[in-house]
Amino acid sequence: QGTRESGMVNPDGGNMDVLTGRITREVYFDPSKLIGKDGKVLASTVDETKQAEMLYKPVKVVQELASEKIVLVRDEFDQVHRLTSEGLLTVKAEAKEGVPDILDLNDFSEMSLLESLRSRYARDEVYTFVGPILISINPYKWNHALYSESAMIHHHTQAKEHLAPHLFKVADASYVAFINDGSKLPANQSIIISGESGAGKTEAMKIIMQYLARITHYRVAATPDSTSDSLTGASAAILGAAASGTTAAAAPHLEVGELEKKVLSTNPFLESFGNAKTLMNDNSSRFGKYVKIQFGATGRIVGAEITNYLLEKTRIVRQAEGERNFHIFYQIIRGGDKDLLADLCLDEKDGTGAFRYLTHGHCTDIAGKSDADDFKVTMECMTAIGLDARLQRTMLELVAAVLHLGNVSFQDAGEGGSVPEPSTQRHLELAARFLNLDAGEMQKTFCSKQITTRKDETVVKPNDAAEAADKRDTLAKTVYSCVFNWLVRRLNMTIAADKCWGFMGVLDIYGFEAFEHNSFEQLLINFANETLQNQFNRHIFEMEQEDYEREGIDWSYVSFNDNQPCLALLDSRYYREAGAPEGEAAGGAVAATGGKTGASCLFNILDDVKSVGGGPRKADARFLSALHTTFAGKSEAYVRPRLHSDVCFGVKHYAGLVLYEVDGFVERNVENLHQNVRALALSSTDPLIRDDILLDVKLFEERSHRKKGGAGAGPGSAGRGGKGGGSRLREASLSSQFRSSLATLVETLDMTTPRYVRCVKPNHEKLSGHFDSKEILRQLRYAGMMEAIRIRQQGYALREPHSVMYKQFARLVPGCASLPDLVEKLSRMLNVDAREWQMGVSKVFMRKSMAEKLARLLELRVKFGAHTIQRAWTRLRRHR
Ligand code: AD9
Ligand code: MG
Repeated sequence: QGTRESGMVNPDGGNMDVLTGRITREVYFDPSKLIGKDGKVLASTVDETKQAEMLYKPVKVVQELASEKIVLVRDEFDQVHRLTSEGLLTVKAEAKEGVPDILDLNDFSEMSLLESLRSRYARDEVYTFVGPILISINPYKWNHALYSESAMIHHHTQAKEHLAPHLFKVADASYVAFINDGSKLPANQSIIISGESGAGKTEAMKIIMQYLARITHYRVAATPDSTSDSLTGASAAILGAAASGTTAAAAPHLEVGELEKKVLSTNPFLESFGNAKTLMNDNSSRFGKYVKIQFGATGRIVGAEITNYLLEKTRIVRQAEGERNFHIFYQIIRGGDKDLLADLCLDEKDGTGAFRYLTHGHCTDIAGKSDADDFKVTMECMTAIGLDARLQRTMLELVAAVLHLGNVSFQDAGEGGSVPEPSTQRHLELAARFLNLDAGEMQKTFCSKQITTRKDETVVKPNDAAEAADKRDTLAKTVYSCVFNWLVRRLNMTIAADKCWGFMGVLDIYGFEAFEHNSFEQLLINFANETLQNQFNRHIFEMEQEDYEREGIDWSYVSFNDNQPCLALLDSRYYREAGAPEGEAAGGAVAATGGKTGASCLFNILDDVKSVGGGPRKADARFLSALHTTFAGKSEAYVRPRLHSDVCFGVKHYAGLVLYEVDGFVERNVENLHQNVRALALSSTDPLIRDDILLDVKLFEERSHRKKGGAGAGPGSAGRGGKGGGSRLREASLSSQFRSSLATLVETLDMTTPRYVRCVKPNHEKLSGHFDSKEILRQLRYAGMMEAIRIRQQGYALREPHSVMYKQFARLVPGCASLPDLVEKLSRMLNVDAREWQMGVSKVFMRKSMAEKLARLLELRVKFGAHTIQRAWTRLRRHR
């Protein structure tokens, strides 16, 4: 089939000589080198999806026609393909076998990376290092032994170089670096987890937190006279138990303290409120999260502080086909006892099916999940975290209020006005009751609007049924997102320490999104990814280059994709004058000061578009035309699409071009600004709801009143280039809030030593054991992995300031006179080549093998105390 089109040879079509040809060797092939019978390359005619499916699959050479430079290969389905000989790719045996750290391959390519990952994945080895970056491929099946208590102890006590790649290894390395950077000060750390929806970010974060919660309780008691030259008796006993899969009675147990339990409880709790079933993931996080785990000087956890980012609010009122609302709604209805449901009036005969906000996606169940059981866990977590009965009750009432709001519908009532449908009036009253609002006021707010004229007079105008429904949805979204933010604040009140010695942060944030239809939310999400990619680039690439240059170390440049133009297009903080030094715009320092003022950027233009006059559609159109005028042909990251340029604009992200549909941008950006919904919410007679839970609304209200009075423009408004009312919108708009919280995040990350976990989804079908090369390669490319590999392979893995190096290691080498002397002696003692290191102006640069040996020494010192250094040293020398 398709002989001419695809270059595939039909086995029944007179090519028997080919099929009977001797199979010589196994190779891989590059589908872009397929040729037809006429010898012409078929790349452009072979369907792209087909090409991608064939990508780097192992094939067998059937025949080689050396003179014509043509090769015939047969794939696993007995299909024969014709290629040019350059299309044959060989992978070194090592790569085929799969290496734990890709940087260990001397010669690597995209294919050797992919092959290593493929063969490891086939052996259930889902973690692979690329130097400092851990790639994690979602196994879609739980291997409990991999995360067991004994595995944790094993990781904490064993020599790191003998350990296979694992999240625990990253967490442990972070922890060791945190408590011992050679000084009395903590070296704050971050683990940045990224990847697409369903790739395993949230699970990875939980695994890391579990590890830290347990391991920080476990300290090896150093016993100098131990018979073992590496581990103490106690830890050897534990390891023995771990190896045999039993827990020895004498072995210390990995306890989890009360505080740690609370910290861990925050995960299932926040998932109930912030996660939902999507097409991509049955438990998809619909918010981003950065958890700072706080430590005391002893290395024990003293608290945690959670920062949340951008909850996907639209889900509260609408879900795509096959998707659900947030888990908590289903949990209450299915898990709440009879009395609770009767009190909250959620005891409808049809259960979840009776609530409009839960049925848009025509999907209320998740296979293998019991919402009722999960409700119990949620409630237990609430208690563990310290929410008392009153707070718990209020919270449940507010969730019920949202469900009742969803069931209120409106009908037109002539002259452009509307009223609630009589059969749904009950739900309006219930919603009002649970929010402690006046039902009459609520109805008035939904069914009419107050407009302030130019002369500052207030006129009341009716809302039609659609407008009233819109107001209802706004209130539901506001209430729910306030509840979510309040819960995070409450969590922080109970678990965050007032003072801590230092912290390790773990970031789990939504991955890059490019759908068929992309909107405002995708732009914000992709902006977050763009910002984090920039942080990654800066860390991995720019810092490398700068460091080498500054230190006068010989270094050949490696190019990388700088995403600064895209960031500057979106946010003027990242604007950089042509020719300005790079650090000036891309760094956290700029983010802190607000960056370049006066420069146009997409988000500023969006904030400045007035939503009044001509309705939301017109406002979106004005926004789009302003974008085209300002950026088309001027910003290299902006694309005015050839088709549909009246409704779409394109942004060239680091991960590819995304077309955004402008419909709804202006309204969603200023959604919070429905002033009378705000006033309504704040008329709640329950002070807990009004002053605490709805704090966001209250603060917003206060800020906008201050602005109106013209007094005390806050520091945030200075120099932001807004015109009149525009600057007020800017401060309050969703995009500006998001921009500033991201800037703060980047600032925090810049204060830490980051480590990266790149989660990869092996296939779209959520299947275990199915390795879809095309999908995986796309994600690796999105994650900038190839550049990261190249730069690290060529460079020096470890660089230590002279003082740190000297302080850390001088004790190990008695009688060394100077730092060069120390390094030279160390390298001789460790048996490493002189090319393995270079002395920079202020730092010593070391290649991987030397760095690893030194890291091992350091680790032994941390774990077993200074007095065992000599022993550790002897042992290391013996085993090198
Ligand atoms: V999203 O952007 O929040 O939609 P995540 O967070 O990247 O996404 P998540 O961690 O929720 O994905 O993982 C998705 C599913 O993959 C989980 O529900 C598990 O079923 C599965 N998974 C993830 N990690 C592992 C693992 N280490 N072992 C086994 C896993 N299964
Ligand atoms: Mg998640």
